[in-house]
Amino acid sequence: PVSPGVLTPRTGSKTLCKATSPRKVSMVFRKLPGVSASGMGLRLSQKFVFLLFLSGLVTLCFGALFFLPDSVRLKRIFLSKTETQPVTVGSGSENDAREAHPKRAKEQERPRAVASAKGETSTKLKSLSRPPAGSHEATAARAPEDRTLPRSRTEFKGCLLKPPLGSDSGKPGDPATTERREKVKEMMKFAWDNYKLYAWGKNELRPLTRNGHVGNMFGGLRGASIIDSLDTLYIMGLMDEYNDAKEWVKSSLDLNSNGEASLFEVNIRYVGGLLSAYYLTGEELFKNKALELGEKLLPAFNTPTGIPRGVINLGSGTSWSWGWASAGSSILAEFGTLHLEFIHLTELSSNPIYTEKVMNIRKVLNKIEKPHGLYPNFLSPVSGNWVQHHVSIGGLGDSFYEYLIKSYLMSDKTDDDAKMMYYSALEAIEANLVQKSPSGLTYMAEWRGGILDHKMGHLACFSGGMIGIGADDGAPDKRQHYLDLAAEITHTCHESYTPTKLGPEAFRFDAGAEATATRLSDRYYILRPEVIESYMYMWRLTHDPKYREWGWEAVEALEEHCRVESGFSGIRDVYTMTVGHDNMQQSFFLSETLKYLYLLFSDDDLLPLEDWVFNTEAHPLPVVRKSCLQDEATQDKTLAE
Ligand code: DMJ
Repeated sequence: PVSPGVLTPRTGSKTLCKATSPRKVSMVFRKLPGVSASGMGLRLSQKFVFLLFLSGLVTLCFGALFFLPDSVRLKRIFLSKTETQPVTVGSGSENDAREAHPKRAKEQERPRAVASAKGETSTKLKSLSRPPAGSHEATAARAPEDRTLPRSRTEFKGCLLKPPLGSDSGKPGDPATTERREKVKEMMKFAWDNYKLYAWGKNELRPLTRNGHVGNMFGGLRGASIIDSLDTLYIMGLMDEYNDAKEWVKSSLDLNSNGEASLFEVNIRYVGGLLSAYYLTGEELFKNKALELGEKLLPAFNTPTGIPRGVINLGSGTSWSWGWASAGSSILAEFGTLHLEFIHLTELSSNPIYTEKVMNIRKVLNKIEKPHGLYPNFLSPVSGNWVQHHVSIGGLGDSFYEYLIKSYLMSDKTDDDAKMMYYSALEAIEANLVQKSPSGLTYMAEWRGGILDHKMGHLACFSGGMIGIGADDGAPDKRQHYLDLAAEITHTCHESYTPTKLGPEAFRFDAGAEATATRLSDRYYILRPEVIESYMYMWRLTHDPKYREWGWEAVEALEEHCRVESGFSGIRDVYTMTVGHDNMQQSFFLSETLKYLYLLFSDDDLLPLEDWVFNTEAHPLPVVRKSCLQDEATQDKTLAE
């Protein structure tokens, strides 16, 4: 029963509920004509119970949605947009991605080559929203019209032809090679453990004095050996070590440094190392760090020509040229070795600025006249003219040529400009620099204003591998010739590895010398990778067993002459069997020398060359398959809807 007072709220002083406004109460409880007070009370209580039941039912149904199997569609209908889970973007394992997108996981099983060969349509992504204002992606420049969201690693992974680590992490078929590969892995662990013990967080290990070295190449950045090792540890399956490295990046990699950095070194080691780590592992942390660092390099390009200067203060953004570079010039191998990383910075951020910067370098180089078709090593960032006519495939020039052919390969063979520049540079090199020694060794001399210096640096030995990987895309009548040239140069470099079976910094072909260092100052070996790098590529291209044998010789020599109690050290004289050590375990020993050796003794399906291009510090970057990436992004979008 309802008290009469309740029935006459308008007139009485009693109210049903304090929170209910008098007007609403009056509408509900006003006495209906022809209905007794008690009868009306009964009906009202029935109505009340019915309403209560109804609202309970609605609540139950709504709640049940949360217990249904995960359904993006239902959640998007009933929940606000911000609560929708993003489609796996670069995080988690392959399994996570498969669970999130069973449909796409199936798609991935069919070879991508088939998809692109069929010319399957790509849908443009105009409808996707731009990154939030103020976010990293939104800064500095507009996103390209057809690409408005940052790329995810999932997209790249979906566009690979093969799994990155192969079917069994590249384990070779025969036990002898497996044993060799295990030996290289042990060397990596030994080098890493000692770095961790004595130099953790510093740039390099000093293995004799058992301490760390910071140096002045990285503008106050630390942990070069850690960043350079991430991908090597990962592909070798040294997971505890990899996890320690990742934790260090998370907790201690401070990019807010304020020192003078080499634009080139920071780019190839730090940006390259972080990008590779991201693509291999999917850890967003690495991507974010790479993008943050990439942005700090941009002020170096603020010159009249857009050719960057060699040194940059990472804090203030001021940049200048190396004191030793003639007339304030920039170095070909430095400003010409940014392309691969910068293309990926644009891919991952959707910020075209990085691509614009490196494309502008190309434009300047294409405009300027080249002596005999050659690219001299020094260029003024102010006038855009060559400063000196010194040409070399070794130091100061080397990786510029490497990045031309690799840009072409990384673009899924669409970057015709890079292709054209590479093959015409190679033609000029062959016409002007390639020589044969009296004993028949092929080498690349250096060129000083038209005069040849019959010297080849250890650095120039990368060119065997470079010419090898470019052979197939040369003119049809030149393909075999390029492969032969690559093999000849690799052979010459192997000849220089004697008697310690390690090679000097530079060797000569004059005054009776045949691939030997004639100056005391050229006799050192600092754990460089270039000769082994060429063995690795030539093995992959020819499967001639001699390359694995030569690689093994190098392993034994490293063990004999460079391994010391607490790490690996460079040596001062490759011609003395009782070697003196330089007390430095270079970070590139971990990123390049040991990685190339490991790959040499692995199956070709570990980081297959169809899918991966190694930057000049041996950090693998995936081939950018534009049309496939657009299909992938479209699928992501469809699945998310
Ligand atoms: C590495 O840092 C890179 O390979 C670079 O291109 C040249 N030299 C060293 C290793 O020798």
